Amino acid sequence: MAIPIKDIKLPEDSPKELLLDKHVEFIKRYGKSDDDYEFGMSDYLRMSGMYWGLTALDLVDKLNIIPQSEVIAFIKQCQDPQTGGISACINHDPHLLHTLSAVQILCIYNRLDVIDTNGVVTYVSSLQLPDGSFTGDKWGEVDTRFSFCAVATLALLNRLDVIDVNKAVSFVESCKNFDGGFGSRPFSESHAGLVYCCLGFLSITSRLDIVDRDTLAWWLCERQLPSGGLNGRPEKLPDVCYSWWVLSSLTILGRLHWISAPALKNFILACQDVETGGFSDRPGDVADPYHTLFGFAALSLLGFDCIKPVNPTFCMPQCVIDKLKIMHQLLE
Ligand code: GRG
Ligand code: ZN
Repeated sequence: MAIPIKDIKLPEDSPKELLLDKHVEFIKRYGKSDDDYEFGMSDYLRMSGMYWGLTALDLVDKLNIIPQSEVIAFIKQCQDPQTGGISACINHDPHLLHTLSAVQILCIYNRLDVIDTNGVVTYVSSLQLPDGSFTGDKWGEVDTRFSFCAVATLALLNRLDVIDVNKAVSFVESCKNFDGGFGSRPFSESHAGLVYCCLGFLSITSRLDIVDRDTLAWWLCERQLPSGGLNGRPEKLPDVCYSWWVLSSLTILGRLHWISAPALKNFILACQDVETGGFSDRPGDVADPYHTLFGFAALSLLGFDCIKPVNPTFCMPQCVIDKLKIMHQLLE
């Protein structure tokens, strides 16, 4: 039986050029807004929201429009002195995802000195379970997203030595599926977001040898739809953020040229909001900093020269990774 394809039709009047200045203004305005209903500004997502916005700005060389001292003061207040972990917002529980986001922001600013990095290292290693997996926080949810967050944070701090890397790799390998993809836990469905997490994890731990390279690259190519956009798994709609999760994965595998770049570029540019600035998941939806970062980052991988090169493993400007000499494996 054929698999039905769900897709959208791009509006005729979709933008065809990158509206750079509008996007910079959009992120700047978002940073000032304390509207809890805005995606990325609500307390429970704030630290990652800041990473999305600041990374997007740095990719277009506009980091300095946000006061660095305020960002740093906020991050310092989010570090829990007991566990060393960092939370999404002041007085929240620490979580691996926000710990990674905070460390990424501080690497971009080259200001890791402002937090207790030994505390972060202790926190991350405390979340590894005997089977090698990681929980996201003290409440115990296990997911390959957290394996990625753990090793990415430790690699940025040059402290991968504190965890059992071999066991961590075995757990990720146990989440590999027949289609070459990876899921959140053993026997879970392959999903492009989790493929990125697992390939990012294997890139950082230099274990891309366990990947079924061409099977996975083919599954990733099949994410491209007639509209040019990419979905996250079969029978789902295209969405700008998958331009990142899929393209970064293909880049790690050395197979970026397996998809149609012009068609994807066309789809991504069509997801810009010409009035407010910013990118949304699909044309006509509300723009947010998450899709704006992943729109920029995907366009960077596609070679847009007004966007700095992005690192496919860390989703940070390549110059930051180079400056800090962060080791990771990419296939040719
Ligand atoms: C540093 C870039 C960076 C990331 C940090 C948190 C994380 C690591 C990555 C997230 C990866 C991701 C998007 C996982 C998705 C998990 C999942 C199963 C989503 C299902 O989403 P649906 O069903 O979306 O709402 P679709 O598009 O499948 O309909
Ligand atoms: Zn999305």
